[in-house]
Parts: sequence; C-alpha cells; structure tokens
Amino acid sequence: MAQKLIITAAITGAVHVPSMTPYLPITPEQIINDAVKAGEAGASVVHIHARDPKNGRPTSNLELMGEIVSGIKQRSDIVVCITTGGQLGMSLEERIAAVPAFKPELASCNAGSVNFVLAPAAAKIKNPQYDWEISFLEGTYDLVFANTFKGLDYYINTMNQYETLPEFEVYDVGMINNIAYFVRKGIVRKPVYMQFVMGILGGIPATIDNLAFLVKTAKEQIGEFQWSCAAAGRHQMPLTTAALTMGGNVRVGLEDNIHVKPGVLAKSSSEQVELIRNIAEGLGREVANPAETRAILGLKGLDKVGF
Ligand code: KMH
Ligand code: ZN
Repeated sequence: MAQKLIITAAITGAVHVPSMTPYLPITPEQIINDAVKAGEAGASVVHIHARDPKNGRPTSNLELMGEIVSGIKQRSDIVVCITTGGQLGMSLEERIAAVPAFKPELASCNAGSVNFVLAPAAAKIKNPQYDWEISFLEGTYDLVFANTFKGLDYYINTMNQYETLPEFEVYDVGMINNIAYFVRKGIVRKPVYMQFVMGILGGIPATIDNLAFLVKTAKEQIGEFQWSCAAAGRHQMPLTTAALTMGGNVRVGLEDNIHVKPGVLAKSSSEQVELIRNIAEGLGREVANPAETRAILGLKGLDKVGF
C-alpha cells in the first residue's frame, strides 16, 4: 500500500507581492489563520515565511517569525517548516537565524545556487499598492540565489545541531548531485527529504517527464529518500497530481500559485489543500495527519521545538 500522503501548505512565501492578489496573507494573524485553516483542510506541514505587516514585504524579522510560529502552535499540532530562503543581500547567518532561535522540526535548505527570476510578473502589475513591489520583482533579473557548498555545509550542520530536518529545496537536477555529495560526506540526517520545486524561471521546467527524471536521478544518486513536489503557477495542480500518483508527497499554497483553478484566485492556501486532498482521496491515496507525518520524516516532535 502506498505511504500516506504528506500535504505541505506554503502559506505566503517570498515570491508573490500584495498587488497580485488581495488574499495573500501578510500580518502574523493572517498567516496564522491561513496555516490553521490549511491544517484543518488536510495539510500536515506548513511552510512559513514572514512579511512586514505594514507593506507585505518579505522579511526575516525574528520577532515576527516567533509570533507566527508560536501562534500556529497554540492552535494546531501541524508540523512547522521554517524558511531559510531569505532575500537578496542577506548573510548566511541572517538567513538561518530562525533555526537556532526556534529549533523547528523542519526547515528549508536550498540545495544549490540558481537564477530565481520573477521579473516578467512586474509588467502585469498596473497599479502597485506599495513602492517596493516592482523593484523587488525586477531586481530578480540580475539575481543569483546563492547557496554555495560552504553555505550548504553550514546549514546542514546547524540544522543537525538543533535536530531540525533539512527539507532540501531542489530547483534543478544538478542540486541532487549537491545533496548526494553531503550524503556521502555523512552529515545528512535520514531520511533525506527533498522538495522538487519546479517551474521557477531559472530552474527546471515543470513537466511530468522532468519530474520522473528528478525522481530517477535521486534514486540513482541517493538511493533511499522522501520527496515532495511543488510547482509554480498553473503547473501546481497537474504536477502535484502526477507526484502523488508516483508515490511522492505534495506541496501547494499561495507561495507557489495564487490561483485555485485557471482564472480563479485562491482565497487561501486551504482551498488548494482541499482540492489536492480530494484528488488524492479520489485516487485512493490516504492523507497523513501530523503524527503520521512526524513518523514518516522521523521528526523530533513538537515538544522539542523552541517556540
Ligand atoms: N526567497 C526565495 C528566492 C525557501 O523558502 O527556502 C526562495 C525561498 C525558498 O525563500
Ligand atoms: Zn519558501
């Protein structure tokens, strides 16, 4: 029987800007509410970024992150995965600061450097709500999202210190090679957990052939692992549906896609969770609850987090 399905909801991210949709959660209260709703809809993991409540700009402010993750914990036993993605110009220490501060069960660990281009979206915004939005999007035309081997080594070791499982964000096939190197080096905790993030401009195109290629390459290079699939924009539902039929796990949420179906904005990530849950259950794949997800991923437990 297929392993139960882990549904991750990426609640707000650092990709979309407020002018794209009125439903993007921004304040800690909005992010907490959407995370709890995603859990009620069937997500067992929430992937969390913070935003400045004044203007919606992505931030790695620890006070805001603390308010969000502890607010979620007060209302839900869902697994909280904290981002270490950061933003342009931020040091490695700043990006990972939430791990020592909150000792989460799970944190993102970006598995290599990649162009991460959001610039074409700027042209579609006619009346920006905030002055930072257009320059933020256009700035990615000249941005390398840097995740060097030295940085990866540091992130993996720091997460090991706090028993935080790295969720490796894999934007292209070469990044599997990077992870395999650190597995051979003996510093990666088991199970190796990869999130295949497909369809970012600069990364691997979101096609089913490419998803099969990622899984095949990971089997050859790493052997045993857990994996999940996220895909940008309109590719979200087709690719996550393919992933769950292949035995993988899925990530949905407004970080990856602001629509719930073509032309219809999602009012929250929970609408996408509900949709993928219905697809999974319709195809006979049962959905894991947070306790089952903790067992699948070998997580340390909610009693050992620092928030
Ligand atoms: N900030 C983006 C370029 C993650 O959550 O770790 C990517 C990102 C991924 O933030
Ligand atoms: Zn993220």
